[in-house]
Amino acid sequence: ADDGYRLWLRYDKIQDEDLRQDYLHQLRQIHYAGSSARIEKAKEELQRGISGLLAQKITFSDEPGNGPTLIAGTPESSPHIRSMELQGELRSLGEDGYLITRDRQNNIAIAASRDIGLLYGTFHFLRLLQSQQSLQDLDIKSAPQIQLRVLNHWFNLDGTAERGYAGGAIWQWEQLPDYKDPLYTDYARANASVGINGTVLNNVNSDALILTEGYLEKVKALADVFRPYGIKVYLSARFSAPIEIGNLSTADPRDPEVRRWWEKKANEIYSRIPDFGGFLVKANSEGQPGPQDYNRSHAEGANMLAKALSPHGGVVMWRAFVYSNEEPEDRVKQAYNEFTPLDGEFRDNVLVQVKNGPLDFQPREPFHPLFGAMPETPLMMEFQITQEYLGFATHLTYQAPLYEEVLDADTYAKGEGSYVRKVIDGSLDDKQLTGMAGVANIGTDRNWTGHPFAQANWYAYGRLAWNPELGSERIAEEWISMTFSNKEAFIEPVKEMMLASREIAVDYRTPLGLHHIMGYGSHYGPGPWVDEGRADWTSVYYHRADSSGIGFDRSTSGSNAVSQYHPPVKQQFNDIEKVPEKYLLWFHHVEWDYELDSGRTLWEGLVHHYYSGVDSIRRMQDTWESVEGYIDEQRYTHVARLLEIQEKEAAFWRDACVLYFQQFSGRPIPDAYPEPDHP
Ligand code: GCW
Repeated sequence: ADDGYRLWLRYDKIQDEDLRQDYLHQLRQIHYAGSSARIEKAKEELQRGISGLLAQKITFSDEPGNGPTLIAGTPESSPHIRSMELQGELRSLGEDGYLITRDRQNNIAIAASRDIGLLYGTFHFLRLLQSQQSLQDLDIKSAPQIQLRVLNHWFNLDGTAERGYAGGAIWQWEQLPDYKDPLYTDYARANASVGINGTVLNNVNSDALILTEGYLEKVKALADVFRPYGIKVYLSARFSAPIEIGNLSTADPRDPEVRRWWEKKANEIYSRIPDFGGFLVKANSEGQPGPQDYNRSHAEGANMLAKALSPHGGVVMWRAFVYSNEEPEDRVKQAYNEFTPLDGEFRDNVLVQVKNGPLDFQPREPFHPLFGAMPETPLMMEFQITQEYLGFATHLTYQAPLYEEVLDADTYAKGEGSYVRKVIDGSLDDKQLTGMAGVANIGTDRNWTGHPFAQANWYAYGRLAWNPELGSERIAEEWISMTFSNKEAFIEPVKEMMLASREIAVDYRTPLGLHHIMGYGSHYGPGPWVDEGRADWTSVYYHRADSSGIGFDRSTSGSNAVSQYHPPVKQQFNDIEKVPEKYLLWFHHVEWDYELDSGRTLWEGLVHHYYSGVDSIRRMQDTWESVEGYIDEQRYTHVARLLEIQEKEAAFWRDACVLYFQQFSGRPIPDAYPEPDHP
């Protein structure tokens, strides 16, 4: 049985005997220079990888031997690497980068400036073997384009996970610090293998208790496990902690006692965890406390924490996910309105963490207008890996195309080519401090993520945080070959299925720019009829269907959200004829008979998207059936059954939405489609 626990780090024996012999021949001798904890982890991983893939135990030699050797080292630790004169090149690759190349004697060399680069290079080398690449002309240079590559866990201290769908929290708080589950090491290996170098352990809706001595001991134990893998620990800090655990009467950032409390707290944390990463903060959002409780700005709040962390090298990741229902303003405009006036006011160890879109991780949103609008502030991307609005751990949705769509969007902040990814990697505004966060989909399920294909979203997030230009297709290929099979006949169709899956998810939920029409509270099934409680959590507020048409008018004659984008993006979004159809109903209230690019009316087109979304799940099922036999029965069957559920639920989405909107359109369902099965 294969429960998927090993993720993409499988290392099953290579069946092609010639290839295995060829690899063995080239890896007869292995020399890793130096002796740090990170080198030890690199050696352990290589040992594990090669004993699996090549079915051969390796012994490390103390010196590069005669004849072909795999040599890993830094210019400091290895005279051989030093003699290759790679220093200049290595410097240009920064602290985490590495080279995998051949030297003049045709040895394979993994070279880096620091040991962490050797660990990353080792994982890359193993990936070459796992995906059965030739080692002949090795010429690999790799360096991350983003500095902080962080997972955000929404784990609560009681063991539950907010919006987590693969079981509970993986940190066993009650057994820490004494028992360190080996799972923590496997978690760190998986993250390091894709270059993730930070983890926020607790939910952004945070509990101040995490900052008390008892919990900090537990946090330290985790930090000790993760450190050799280059992973720093961060915590979500509750703004009112000085009141809740510090016995102060206020958390006002201007109060000297409050400031002193945070400074002492920072000292206490760093005395245990010298490389602690810093704080993530959700303030004055969805009921969380924050500086505005004292009429202070987000900048004042963030700066107080940043000042406390700064002597120790820590950072503050301050979230821009703020909105309030008391505000009559269009919710998607609120974060921009609150944050742009603060540009330039944040201390230099603060990053503002912005969700990919201005609403909330919908199946599709246009990019957040804050990207490109705060040139003086490092902006960190926040993606959601967990599928809050994408079918939890039940639906197969490969999210790399979603991430890519946002990263490749052009903000035009400094003219054409001002891509969101250039804001994030710091190149657009010359920022040194850069970061990307992914809200993790990991839980206590044996396979970590519930759906076997949800592992791909964790993998893809890490790979894109390392290199935002890698491309969804290449990432899917890598992941499939490492996770399932190297056979072309498996990789090709499965890759196509993954690449299509995001658009399909949009088609059966929120086509043509619809958004926020899911079930109230659960965020799982359809709920276009939701019309209660707060306007900003209400579906009818967002889709605005009536007898004249459907969609939210955010043009200059509506809420004017379009004006938060730079020209010419603003003009494009503002013009019903020019706005990309995928965002049509995000920005416009459109008549039912409006003609779409396809020649269909809006009503017919809407129906078409819903129906083709469901039909496409059937094609995904056919694809999956066609590759039966290439992989183990357990994972095959698991995916096959989940696809059946997905088909049923996609049909439910389709029927609910089509029938609900039909009340307003008053038009028939075009003949080519069967009547919905869920009246
Ligand atoms: O998407 C919404 C979720 C909340 C979450 C919030 C946030 C952690 O429904 O569960 O709270 O976003 O990102 O802060």
